[in-house]
This record gives sequence, C-alpha cells and structure tokens, in this order.
Amino acid sequence: NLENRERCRAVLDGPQTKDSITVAVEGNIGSGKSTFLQYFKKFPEVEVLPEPVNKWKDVQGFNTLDLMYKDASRWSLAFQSYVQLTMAEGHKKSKSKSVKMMERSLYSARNCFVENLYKGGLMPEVDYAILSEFYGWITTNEDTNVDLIVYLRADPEVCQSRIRLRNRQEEQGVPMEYLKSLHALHEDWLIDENKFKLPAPLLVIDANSDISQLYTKFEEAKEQIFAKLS
Ligand code: DCP
Repeated sequence: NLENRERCRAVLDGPQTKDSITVAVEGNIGSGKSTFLQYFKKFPEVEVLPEPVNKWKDVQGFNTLDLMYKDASRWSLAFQSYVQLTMAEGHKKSKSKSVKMMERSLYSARNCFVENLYKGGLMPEVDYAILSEFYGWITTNEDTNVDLIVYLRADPEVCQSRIRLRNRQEEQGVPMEYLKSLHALHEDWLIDENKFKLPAPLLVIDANSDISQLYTKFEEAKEQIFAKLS
C-alpha cells in the first residue's frame, strides 16, 4: 500500500550508508519476529542476537516470564527490570558482522510493554516511575545505536492465532484485550508517532499474510536493509 511504500522510500533515502548497522525488529507478541530473524540468520552479513525470552525464562533458575503472567501486579517490575537489562546488553554488544539484528529494543520495552502494564492497572505507579527513571537514565547516557526499526505489523487476531499455534505454556492465558492494547501502543509509537519520538527510520512490513507470502516480503526487506550498507 501507499503508506508502506512511502515509508520504505524514507528508509532508502534516509541518512548516508554505513559500514555496519543495527536493526531492531519490533511487533506484537506472535507477530512473527522469530520467523523474520530465522530467515535473516542464513545471510553471512547478519548476526542475530539470541532470543532474549530464553534468558527471561531462566534467571538463575527463575522463570520470570511465567511469574509476570501469573501475577503481573507483583512481578512485572522484576520482569521488566530484567528485560531492560537484557535489552541494554543487546544495544551495547559490539557487532561481529555488518548487520546486527535485535529482537525488540529498550524502546518497545518501555513504550509498549511497561506502558501497557501500567495503563492496564497491572503495574503500581511507583514501579512504573522507577522503570521510567531507569529508562531515562540509560537513553540519556548511552547510545542505543539503532539505525533502523523493522515493524512487523499484524492484527491482534492474527497474533492470537499464532500464539495458540505455538503453544508457549506461559502465554496461554494472554487475553485478546492485552494483545489489542499492545497493538494500539505499537501503532501509537511507530505509526502515529503520537507520544514517543522514533529513534531511527522505520520499515513497516504487513505481517498478516501467511508464511509463504511473508517470505516474499522478507526478501524485499532484505534489499532495503542491505541498501543501508556501504
Ligand atoms: N514480553 C513482555 N515485555 C517485554 C517484552 C516481551 O511482557 N518488554 C513478553 C511477551 C511475550 C514474551 O515476552 O509473551 C516473548 O515476547 P516476544 O514478543 O519478544 O517474542 P515472541 O516469541 O512472542 O515473538 P514472535 O511471536 O513475534 O516471534
């Protein structure tokens, strides 16, 4: 569609090319980020950072993702603090190849997930304030080095059916309302640019299609991403 094409052009026309770039891959739960990253893993120019969710499920033996979904009011500060740490690690990790791809970023953790928990009454205000202070400090004092954001834009209904299909035990209780509000926060941040500034140029991919059609879109995205390399 036109909007998408405009944004792709903005990416190509964006600031000058670079020797190496960092790409943050964003999207709702179940939007297909893992499939996207799996596709890019095969290119020798690309380094995909390991899935942080595996770390979140085993913090010195504690499954913090599970704790958060079972009792968000009690555990979301602990969980989101740890998410923030793993994201900061990802942003600061030096590149071993010309394209570093991260699954999510400090930005979506704060602008989408923490925001969603607080707005949904699942995170006390004091916890929200502490995370916001921490986020403010990191983003003021450290360079997150993001050169491009890829947004896998999928309807919440599509995300829900993918979540069901993959059957990750911790996520079985995630209600449709949660996916809808997370979707709205991604849209606010990335498409409407209402509340938070975009830290890098944006490439939007319509991620509603089934997997065979998605690969064609990934192929196109690859051209656009690699065009940013000198
Ligand atoms: N999560 C969260 N807060 C964050 C980041 C993630 O609560 N700041 C949760 C949402 C998911 C789980 O962690 O239940 C894993 O999240 P991702 O969306 O990053 O990974 P997926 O595997 O769901 O991505 P996709 O389905 O797009 O491949």
